[in-house]
Amino acid sequence: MSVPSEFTKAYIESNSPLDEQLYTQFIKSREPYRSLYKRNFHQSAKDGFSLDPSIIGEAGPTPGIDLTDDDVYYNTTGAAAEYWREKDLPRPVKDIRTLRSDLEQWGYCLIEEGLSAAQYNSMKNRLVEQAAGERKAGVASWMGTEPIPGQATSNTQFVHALINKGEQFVQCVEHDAKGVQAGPLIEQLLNETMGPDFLMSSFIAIISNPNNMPQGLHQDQATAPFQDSVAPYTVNTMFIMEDMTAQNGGTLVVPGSHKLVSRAGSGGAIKEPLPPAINLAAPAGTVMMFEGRLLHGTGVNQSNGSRMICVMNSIKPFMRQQELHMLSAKRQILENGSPKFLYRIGARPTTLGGIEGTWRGEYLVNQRLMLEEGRYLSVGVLSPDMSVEELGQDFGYRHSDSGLSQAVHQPETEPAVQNRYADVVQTWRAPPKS
Ligand SMILES: O=C(O)CCC(=O)C(=O)O
Ligand SMILES: [Fe+2]
Repeated sequence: MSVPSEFTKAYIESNSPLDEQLYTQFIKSREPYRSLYKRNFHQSAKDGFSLDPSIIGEAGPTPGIDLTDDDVYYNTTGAAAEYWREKDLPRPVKDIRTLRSDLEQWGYCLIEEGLSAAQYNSMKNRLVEQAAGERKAGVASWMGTEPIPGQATSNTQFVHALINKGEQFVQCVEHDAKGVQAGPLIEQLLNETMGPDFLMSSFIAIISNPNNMPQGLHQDQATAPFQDSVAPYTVNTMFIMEDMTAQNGGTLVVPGSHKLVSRAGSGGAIKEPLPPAINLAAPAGTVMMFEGRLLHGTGVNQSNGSRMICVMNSIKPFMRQQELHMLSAKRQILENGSPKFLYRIGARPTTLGGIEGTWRGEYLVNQRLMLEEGRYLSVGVLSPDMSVEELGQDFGYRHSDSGLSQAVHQPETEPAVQNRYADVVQTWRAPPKS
């Protein structure tokens, strides 16, 4: 039986000229990033809002970045500071009306003493210990920013899945005042912004170390190509774990950009130059809330110590897969899946939908099969004082693509642990590229 000619690839191709295709022009517009990365357009951002180490080349004073040029987006103390000096940008306050109006006008607000001193201390100690424990156990995750030229991995450490790493993090997810004293206020603002059925999408600590590369400025909700001027559909709650300044790489933010970018509409180019970025400055224990349309990114840590924040991302619940195929798929279906099939069912996350930091387009199949066999152990509470036995547990992350590729670049791993897992290979083999 022959296939009707209308269904052949050749027919379909010759009847799909670009200008007749439904929304391809919009999907391929690459906006707003094409506009954001435009050179000599935005204020105090002569190379645009994205890092391109090749522009600096070998000649820069710091490899990959230039800390001497006021007109580069991540240097905010010169012309950029001048621009913002007289403006009434958000300051840490406790009053919900002020916070609401800051969030509306500037895209972010700062909750003064969102964590009490005791809550701040317990969270900070737990995180410092956890991050050091993960480095010693050889399961630290290095991501978020570019590697310094010549290095194999980024020097920004992420601590993923905080819900497994201390009771206080679970309390934060519930907005329980026991873990975060401003919990009820934070929850009210989230309810108003996204609706009370929002989900917690991620809860991660981000530790940038001296001379890390900055992130390109981005909207956290830009994983979807739509720009909506009415309301955001994600909001971040950021727990500030250090006194943040321009010096230690306080988060870069373009105040008011949530309106300026979304005004261009989905697929539209930004026509007016955007104002410069600031580095966030706020005392430790402040809780920042910023909405998903705000341009922001990790700044350059020019201090001698590390800079730590925790970010909880909350999302509207509408764009999940209706069926959680990664749990319901039968073993044989996964084992025989083509790369295309596995991508479509969510087994190859691209920044969303990963397991413990494995989200960079790799496969999650090995982890899922280990779970089924009762062999997948999530990383839990760790600290550098733990025994080799505790640090050397057979965590599932060690068997993930990310875990394996970074295992050889973990300078602090306890040697006995390093040796124990030197020969790990995944039992499941990825299908050949089709
Ligand atoms: O590290 C920061 O200050 C911000 C991090 C961030 O924006 C991100 O990872 O998406
Ligand atoms: Fe972000």
